[in-house]
Amino acid sequence: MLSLEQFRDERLRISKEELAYRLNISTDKLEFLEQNPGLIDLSFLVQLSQLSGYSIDDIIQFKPQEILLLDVKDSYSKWDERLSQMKKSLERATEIFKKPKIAFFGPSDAGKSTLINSLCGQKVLVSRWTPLTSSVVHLKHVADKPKWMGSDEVMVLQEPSEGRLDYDLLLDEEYCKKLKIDSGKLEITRNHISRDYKGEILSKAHHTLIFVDAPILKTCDLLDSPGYGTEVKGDTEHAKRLIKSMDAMVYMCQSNGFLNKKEDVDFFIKSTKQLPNLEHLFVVASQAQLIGEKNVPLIMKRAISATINMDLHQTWNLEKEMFRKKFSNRFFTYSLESEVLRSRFERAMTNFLELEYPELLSRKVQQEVPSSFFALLSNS
Ligand SMILES: Nc1nc2c(ncn2[C@@H]2O[C@H](COP(=O)(O)OP(=O)(O)OP(=O)(O)O)[C@@H](O)[C@H]2O)c(=O)[nH]1
Ligand SMILES: [Mg+2]
Repeated sequence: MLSLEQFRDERLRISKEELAYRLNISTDKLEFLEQNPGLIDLSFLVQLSQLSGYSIDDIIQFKPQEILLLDVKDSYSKWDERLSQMKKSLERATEIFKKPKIAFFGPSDAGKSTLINSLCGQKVLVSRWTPLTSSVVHLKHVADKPKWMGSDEVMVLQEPSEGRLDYDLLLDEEYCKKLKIDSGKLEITRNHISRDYKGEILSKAHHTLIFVDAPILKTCDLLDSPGYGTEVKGDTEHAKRLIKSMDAMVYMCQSNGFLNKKEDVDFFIKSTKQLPNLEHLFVVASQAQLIGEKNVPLIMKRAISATINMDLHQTWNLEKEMFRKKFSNRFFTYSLESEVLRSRFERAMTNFLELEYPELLSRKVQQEVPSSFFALLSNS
C-alpha cells in the first residue's frame, strides 16, 4: 500500500505544509490522506505525478527505505573476559614466582655470617668470635631496592607493635616508614646488627634490610639470624620468628661439636619441621678444618642418628628408609680453608638455586594457574 507520508519525506523531501500548498489543498486534508491512503483517488495521483515528476506506477509501487543491519559478531566481549582471566593468572603467577628466602640458623659462632659473606663474595656482615649478630639481617639484591629508598643501602625496622613482621610488605613504603628506626649507608649496620665487645645489644632493630650487589642475591634472599641459645632471650625469639617465614634453611653447627648437644638437636628438629620440603634443608658442619676430612663420616653418622630417631620422617610423609636416605643427603660440611670440605655444599646450593627451586615454582604455577597464556591467546 502506498505510504504517502514516506513518499513525501524520502522522495520529495518537502514538508507537509509545502506539499499541501503545491497541491492546493489544506494541510489537514493532506494529513488525512497520509493517514488514510486507501482514500487517495486517481485525480490526486495524477496531480502528484505531475508535480513530482514520478510516474503513477512509481508512486504506487514506492517502497519505503528499509533500515539495514550488518550482523557483526561481538568478538570483543570474549577478550574482556580473557584479559581479566589473564590478569588474574599473571597476578597469581607473580605471587608464586618469588625468590626463596634462605634462612641461616645455628648456635652462636657456628659461622653463619661468615658463610653468608662468602656466598656473596664480600664482607657485608660482621663476624667474629663471641655472640655477635643481634637482629635478623635480610640481604636482598640491589635491583630489588624500591625507588623510594633513594641512595640508602640499609633500612632498619622494628617489629610491629601487634603481630609479626609481614615479609610480603617489606618493600612497601607506607609499611616500612611506620616501622623504620633508621636508614642509610652500609656503615649504619654497625649500630644495629651487632653487639658491642661486652656483648650488649646496641639497638631496637628486629629486622635489618641490606641491598647488596651480589650475583647470588638474584636467585634468593639470604637471612642471617642471631645465634640461638645465647643468654639473651630475644636472640632465640628472633630465630623462631624467622623460621615461620623461610622457604629454605641452612642449619649450621660447628663440626667439633656437631649436633651433640640436646639444645642443638631440639632447636634443629623444631625448625626443620617448619620446612615444606626436605630438599630445602642444608645441614652444615661448619669450620670442618677443625676435625679434618677423615673424621667427617663419623660426625655425620652420629648427627644423623641423633636427629633421625625423632620420628622426623612423619613430617614429610616419607617411609622411614626413604626418609633416612634423603635426610642423610642433606648433611654437608663447610670450611673457608678447604675446597674439598665445601664443594659438595656449594654444588648442592647452586643446583637448588639454579634448577630445583625455579622448577618447583614453575610446577606450582602450572598447577595453580591452569589456563596457560597461550590457550588464552588462541583465537578459538
Ligand atoms: N678459620 C675459619 N674460621 C671460621 C670459619 N667460619 C667461621 N669462622 C670464624 O668463626 C667465628 C664466628 O663466625 P661468625 O660468622 O661470626 O658466626 P655466627 O654464627 O654468625 O655467630 P653469631 O652472629 O654470634 O650467631 C669468626 O671469627 C669467624 O671468622 C671457617 O670456615 N674457617
Ligand atoms: Mg653472625
